[in-house]
Amino acid sequence: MQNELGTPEYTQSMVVLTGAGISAESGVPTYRGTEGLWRNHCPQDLATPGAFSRDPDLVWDFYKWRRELVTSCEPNLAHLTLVEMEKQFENFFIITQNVDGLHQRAGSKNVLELHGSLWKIKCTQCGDRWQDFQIPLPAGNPICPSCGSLARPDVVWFGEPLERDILEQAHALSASADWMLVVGTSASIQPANILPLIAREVGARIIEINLEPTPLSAEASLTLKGPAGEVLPSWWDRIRHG
Ligand code: BV8
Ligand code: ZN
Repeated sequence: MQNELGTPEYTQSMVVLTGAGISAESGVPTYRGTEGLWRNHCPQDLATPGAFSRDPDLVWDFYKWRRELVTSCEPNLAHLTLVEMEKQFENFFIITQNVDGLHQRAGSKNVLELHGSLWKIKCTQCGDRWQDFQIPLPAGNPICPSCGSLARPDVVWFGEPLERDILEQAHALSASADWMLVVGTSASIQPANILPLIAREVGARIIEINLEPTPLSAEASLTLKGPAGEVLPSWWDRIRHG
């Protein structure tokens, strides 16, 4: 099947859309299934403005728990393969839905975080925002150093719009892609899940890597079924060595 598809040239634009599945083998729970639960809450219920205004302590406990969990996780072979690919392709970008920061920890440079990051915090009032890698965060909820107001995780919650410039960059990258790898995403979250369709519209070849079929599978030029930590490195080996 790869022959019909052709082989990516290093001069072509390679865009990679990643989801929670790429970090699963590092031990970061996905949003599906029960492993994503925390104190019997599912992320969708806590990752919302309503949950935060009702109980900021609970939501901060959830994010503090995720920060500490991710600190004990290491990037896996899938993350590391993308670092190798970035060294070869002239135009290479990762658009990630993940907030865990594992792409950057693996060494990837061109990473667009569609939904923010566990390692960024922002003020609920004055818009100030900063990075904070402290583990553990001090007791209590973080306070804005500029105005003293309550701070929140700098992530995009359900029901919140994505940052305009981030979404515009993601659209532009997808609309100029020759190839799009879609790795470890259920393709269930809008508007991230339209990016592969934008790429396909301009003739990009879509390669999906997932354990199971997704709503995107019918649109993919090629679906490689299996764990990203195995499938992505072996696909890359075949591409590199022809
Ligand atoms: C917006 C940051 C508009 C926070 C995240 C009805 C009601 C309310 C809202 C909506 C609705 N219908 C649609 C919406 C919009 C909503 C949405 O899409 N909801 C879904 C549930 C239908 N979207 C939004 O709200 C977005 N904003 O639309 O704003 C707007 C405009 C103007 C003004 C106001 C509003 C914002 C969405 C962003 C939410 N924030 N994260 C945090 O994480 O704390 S989303 C979060 O969940 C992740 O970032 C990620 O995007 C998503 C999970 O998806 P995946 O990454 O795909 O992970 P998942 O667990 O689902 O799947 C894992 C996959 O990996 C599976 O396919 C599995 O098979 C595979 N896998 C597992 N292991 C492996 C593997 N693959 C390979 N190898 C393995 N080893
Ligand atoms: Zn402030």
